Amino acid sequence: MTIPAVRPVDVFDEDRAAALAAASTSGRVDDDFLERFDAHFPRLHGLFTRLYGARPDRREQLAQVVATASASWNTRPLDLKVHDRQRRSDPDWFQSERMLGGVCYVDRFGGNLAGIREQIPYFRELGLTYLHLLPLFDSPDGESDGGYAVSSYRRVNPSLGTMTQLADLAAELRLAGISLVLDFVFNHTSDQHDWAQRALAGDPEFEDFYLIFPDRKMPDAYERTTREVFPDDHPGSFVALEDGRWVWATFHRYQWDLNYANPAVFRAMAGEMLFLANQGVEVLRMDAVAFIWKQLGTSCESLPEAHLVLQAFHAVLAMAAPGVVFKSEAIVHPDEVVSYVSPEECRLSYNPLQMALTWEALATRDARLLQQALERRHALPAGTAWVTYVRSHDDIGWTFADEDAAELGIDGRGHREFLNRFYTGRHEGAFARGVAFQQNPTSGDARVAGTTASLAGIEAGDPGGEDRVVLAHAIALSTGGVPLLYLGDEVAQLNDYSYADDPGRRGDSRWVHRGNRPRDQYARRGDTSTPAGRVFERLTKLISVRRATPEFAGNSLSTFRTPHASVLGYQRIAGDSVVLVLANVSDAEVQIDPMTLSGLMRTARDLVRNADVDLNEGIVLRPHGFVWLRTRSA
Ligand code: OTU
Repeated sequence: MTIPAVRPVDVFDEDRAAALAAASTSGRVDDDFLERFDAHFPRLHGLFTRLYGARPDRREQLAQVVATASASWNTRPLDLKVHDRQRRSDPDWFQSERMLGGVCYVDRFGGNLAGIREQIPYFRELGLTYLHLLPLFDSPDGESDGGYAVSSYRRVNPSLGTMTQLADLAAELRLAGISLVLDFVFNHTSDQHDWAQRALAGDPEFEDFYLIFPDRKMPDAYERTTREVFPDDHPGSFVALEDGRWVWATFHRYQWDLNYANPAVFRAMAGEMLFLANQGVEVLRMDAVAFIWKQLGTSCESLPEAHLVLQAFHAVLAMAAPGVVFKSEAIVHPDEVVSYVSPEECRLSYNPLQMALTWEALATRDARLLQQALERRHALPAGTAWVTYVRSHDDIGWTFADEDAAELGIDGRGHREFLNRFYTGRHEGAFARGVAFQQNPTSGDARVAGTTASLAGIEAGDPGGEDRVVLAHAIALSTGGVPLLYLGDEVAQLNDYSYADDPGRRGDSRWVHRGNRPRDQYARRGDTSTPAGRVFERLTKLISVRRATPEFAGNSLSTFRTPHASVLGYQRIAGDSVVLVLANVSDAEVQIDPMTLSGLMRTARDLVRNADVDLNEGIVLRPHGFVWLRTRSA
């Protein structure tokens, strides 16, 4: 007698039935949920099978994920469910030319959540539609990595406020037209997280939440192919525990990587994610996505399974909090950055290449690498967009592709060394005042910390400093997607070197650009006899022009070449209208002759100066000058 083979469809049906049964034991399964379950469960099931097919607890964990999703939907506040519906009818909401993000630390900018609430009128004055509050969850004092070492995803750091205040703030922001963005720090937890503490105490269930090994055998084997990410903190990817065991810690020694090969970790973190979604967060910034999956003999970065895990989280989100969007934070090779961007994975992604190359162009006075990046690396799948920025709370890493640079005759390694010297003020005549971050003597690798104003030359008193701040923002505000403003940059905040006196911060030079809200500069923002006032006036002008320029919506862009290496050119097109952007990254004036502009209608409108321009006369770009010109193709 032959035993009939189990057909995959039976497995699917049985898994589906188990999931629905688990969901109904944890409460009512409502029709709305059921509809989305039917739409997304097949995808989730396929991903789960690929990731966890060999695990005996696969079916049970998958069922529990669905049960958590259903229970989470049941407790999702009504206003958020209404909001989910609105998003469904306008899924491309983040592509609008009205989008503008602000970024800040709760404590540094507002003191606490109540202080952030008091800033809402200012956020409206600026025109923010998106507010990224850097991590505000419970995190050990002194060993917090600015909040990126989370000891509880369900508790706000008591020095900042409470979860109720956070949910109220989210609702108030939403009423003000501002979407709250929070991090989902899901690659690692703090070593003080309850799971980590239980793992340390030898509880086998939680030991399997992390990558803990009894001796150096496996760590040595992994480290043959992994890269050091925070070498200032510890060498390699592992740290020793007091009992002699070793735990995987990509970042600081107190940030332990979670073991996503264990489906229980996925199940538990899906629960934390949905809890955050139900507080009213509209965009989850997926921190350090590149590192979430490890496999011996590989770099353990951006492995195919990292994408499967993200897509599985996305499928869960689509069932239980459908209005929420993922933003990818991958500061890696540009081929990898773009691999996280799709409607089923992350609809938004930082554009670290454009950010870094903007600084590269300002240092070299040569825009060709940036131009090349816009030509070949800007396009994204439909329904997705870049998040563009001049700087973040993190360092600047020179993540351009060596192969791209080589085409322009640039040696990647040597160029990075030059850029690091330049931006840390060690290059003769450099206008920048930055600080090195994670300098690695073995690999020669380093990154740069500093505020926009300090890196651009204002701190050094360089005459081009203010123009460079404005130019860098003029690029980020006009290439498409969601532009971000690191709050403080709009009033030309300078480096704060006092971190070096703080034992909890001195080891991490990124604190140099994370100073407190510069009250005096904000107070002077109306006074154009100060750098704060001038930068504020010019940036807010750009912001208001962007809002009124529908050509700036969406993500598509076509480049516009001029014969000048120092000029970056691109066009944003809407219907038969074109906005041509020309930006001069050099310290010298550039004349664009009429021939170069011959593909365009002769009359154009300078949107920033609000004046007509006759293209028969060519265009003069001042040092660090730019134009946003509305015209039509001839
Ligand atoms: C992120 O950045 C956060 O933005 C940092 O503030 C955290 O310290 C870190 O994760 C750990 O949570 O190395 O220097 O893409 O470049 O994820 C910044 C890879 C970082 C890393 C990025 C990380």
